[in-house]
Amino acid sequence: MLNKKSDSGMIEGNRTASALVAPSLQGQIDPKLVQQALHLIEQAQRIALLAHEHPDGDCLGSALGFAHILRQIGKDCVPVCADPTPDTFNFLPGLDTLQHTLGDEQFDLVIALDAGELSRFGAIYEQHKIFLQRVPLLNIDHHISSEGCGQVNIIDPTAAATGELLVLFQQQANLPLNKDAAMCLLTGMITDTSSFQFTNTTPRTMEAAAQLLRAGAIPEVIVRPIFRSRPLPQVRLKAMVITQAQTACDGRLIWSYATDETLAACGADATMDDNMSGSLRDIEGVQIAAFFKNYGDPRQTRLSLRSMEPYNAAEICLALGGGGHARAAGASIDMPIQEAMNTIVAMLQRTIEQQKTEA
Ligand SMILES: [Mn+2]
Repeated sequence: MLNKKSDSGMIEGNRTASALVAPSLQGQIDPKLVQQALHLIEQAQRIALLAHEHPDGDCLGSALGFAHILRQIGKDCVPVCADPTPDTFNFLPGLDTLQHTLGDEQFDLVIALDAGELSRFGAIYEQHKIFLQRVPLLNIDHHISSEGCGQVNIIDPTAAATGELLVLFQQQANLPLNKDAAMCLLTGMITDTSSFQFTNTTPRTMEAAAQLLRAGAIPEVIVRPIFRSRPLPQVRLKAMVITQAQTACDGRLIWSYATDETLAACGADATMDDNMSGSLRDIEGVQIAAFFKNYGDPRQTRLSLRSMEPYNAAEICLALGGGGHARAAGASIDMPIQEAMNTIVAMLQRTIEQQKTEA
């Protein structure tokens, strides 16, 4: 790598570069795939980097972060996401370069990030189906369900985030990193691991994050907007939902609600009730948490359910005409809120009582 005849500036440059290479992060991606991906990148000048619909910190951080990396090797990069960016991510460096449509189809390469199916790119896919089928496409993702939608697919479900996978790629391909790229990629890792709390966090995740810190990323600038800072009306709404909570079955069952009156009393709007059922579930001793809401139409109540083992929230909600995951599910109930609460709470109580007699 070192050229004997290079001047001191060159050696200096190489020394800096080698200090930023982490040996433990080498060889994590199949070298053949890295070569193939680099080949696609080398042949391209104008590159679109796609973040999936309903964007989160990982797809946005990956599209913006990889753009920061590729711009340093002279590529024209256009990050694109079909849907609006939640205000939470306003701190992301380069967000002003994010487009919500492709604009034109003058791209030599498309890099699809954090999803393995083209349909996940929403309106971008709908509007450019034919183009996306013929343009060279590189797919980088970490979802276990990913099918791979590119000519070259780098898919690693053991990566906690696409951000982590991009650090591995950057390291192995010896691409430049800078502070802006590091901030974006760390945002992806912090989002998908909930600040390194989830069990998808591995030693390699931490080592990749360490590289980003060395490159200048500041975790607190990312964590504060994503996990801590909330508008006062939203905090008031959460406080009111917790205050109104009722319990049964020795605290194993908890439920609460919000209506138009609740929102008005807090100065909140309907977008501010995110994860209320999760907050209820996290109360000590709770095994089933139910959050009921009724905005607008008084005859329609929305249930959001969280459960701990052995209770299956998806099964319960499926029986109510809804669905979801084993630990988090929801349903719409054709009843006014008080009636819905009475009915569902009685049902959940029976579920817990039954479990007790079975155990
Ligand atoms: Mn992700």
